[in-house]
Amino acid sequence: MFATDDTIVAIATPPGRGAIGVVRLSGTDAARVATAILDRRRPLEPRHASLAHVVRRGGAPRAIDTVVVTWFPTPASYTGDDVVEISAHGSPVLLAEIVDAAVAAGARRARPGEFTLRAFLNGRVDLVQAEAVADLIDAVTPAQARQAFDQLEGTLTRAIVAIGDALFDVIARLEASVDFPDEGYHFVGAREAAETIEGISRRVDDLLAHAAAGRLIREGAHGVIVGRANTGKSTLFNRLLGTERAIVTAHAGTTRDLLTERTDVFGVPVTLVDTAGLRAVVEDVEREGVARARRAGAVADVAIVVLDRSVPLEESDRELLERTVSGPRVVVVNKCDLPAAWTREAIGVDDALDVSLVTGAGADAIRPAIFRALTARESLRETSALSNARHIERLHEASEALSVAAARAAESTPEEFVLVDLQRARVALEEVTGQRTPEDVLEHIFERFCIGK
Ligand SMILES: Nc1nc2c(ncn2[C@@H]2O[C@H](COP(=O)(O)OP(=O)(O)O)[C@@H](O)[C@H]2O)c(=O)[nH]1
Ligand SMILES: [Mg+2]
Repeated sequence: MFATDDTIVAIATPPGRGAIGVVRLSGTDAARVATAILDRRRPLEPRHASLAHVVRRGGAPRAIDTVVVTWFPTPASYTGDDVVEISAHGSPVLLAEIVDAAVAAGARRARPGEFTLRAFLNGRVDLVQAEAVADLIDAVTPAQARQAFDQLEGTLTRAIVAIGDALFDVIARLEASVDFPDEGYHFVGAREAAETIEGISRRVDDLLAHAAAGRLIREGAHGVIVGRANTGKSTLFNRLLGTERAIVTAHAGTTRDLLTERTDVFGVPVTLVDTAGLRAVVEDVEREGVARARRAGAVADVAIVVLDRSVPLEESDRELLERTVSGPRVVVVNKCDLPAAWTREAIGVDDALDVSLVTGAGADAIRPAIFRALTARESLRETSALSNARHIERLHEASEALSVAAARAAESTPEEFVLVDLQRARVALEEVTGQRTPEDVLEHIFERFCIGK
């Protein structure tokens, strides 16, 4: 996986037809391979867009497309190696032919993420930034894109490097003390060491404080719409998505399986699940749908409970309210355009939303309520530098190790013991940025990239 001395080639644009498609080459031989497949009198100029023909050799050479070629000589390129980008007409067949020609001229087909892996191995980006590239490409909401771009720009990297430097400094002073064992805490007093370590620990905790919010934006959330049959769940699902995705009928039991679609709730990508009504069911198909609805409800991040105010409350409504009371939820009291069969007092939910999903009255309040339910415990207003579960896990480890080290230093425990925990914190930080990352972790990270990136 980590061979970097050959030249790789891949289509960098998405599969399918487009106005332009880009083939990218990277490696020591990139310029030579490009020259071999191009018909151009003058040599390529660094960082200049040049017009050329791509030619198919073998037999009589024949031009197959007019392209624009840009050469980025090492080290100022995406990967840090020589890179050549060929912008051709965006036909999948044509782009595949260009790649084949490059392979015939000595290049190797790139693996997913291999260009970014090389950028990482060449020190062009750290691991946080490399992962941000994948996040940026995968972004489906503007907030996700902003968060990923922020990390790509190095915000998180800088914060972690600064923490790492402070840690390195206190480690160095304690190690120096170890070398003069008679003196004990010679280069730094026990109390001062404890305070410095606590300070470093606080900086890690500051990063972690907004991690849940960052993760919510990066990973999104699941929202499940639950309620008795015919209360308007599918109508709500369609309204939130702005499409007629679910079938709505006056027939109870129309939705029999789970329907799933993603929608943007103020930056949080929420996967909404429309479920079969939770009611006593007769048919097997519907029974299975109801069972799935219960399971979806059990794993959702937010429950959207839909009640019908035009018909009397039933035991199952109360059960549902009971079952969802402790978690994040939104209670929607629907069909307010019809005569009421019960009043709000009957359910005792202060923040229930009175709406008519048919006329639209009150419906605008639903999306903000979902957002509030999801973020009740987080502050999403702060831009969070931290969002990736891997980073969060390593920083928790660092935080824990630092607390132990601070406590030990405060008790004047011999430096060696304090150093053990400080080193543990340092390893955790270095694993985030990739200064020290096991190969299998790297492989796992780069596997999720697309080919050509
Ligand atoms: N009058 C009225 N009818 C509604 C309202 N919302 C939904 N309905 C109707 O209630 C019926 C059941 O809706 P549906 O969304 O399929 O309910 P589900 O079984 O919970 O998915 C349909 O005939 C809808 O048009 C509303 O606010 N007012
Ligand atoms: Mg339905």
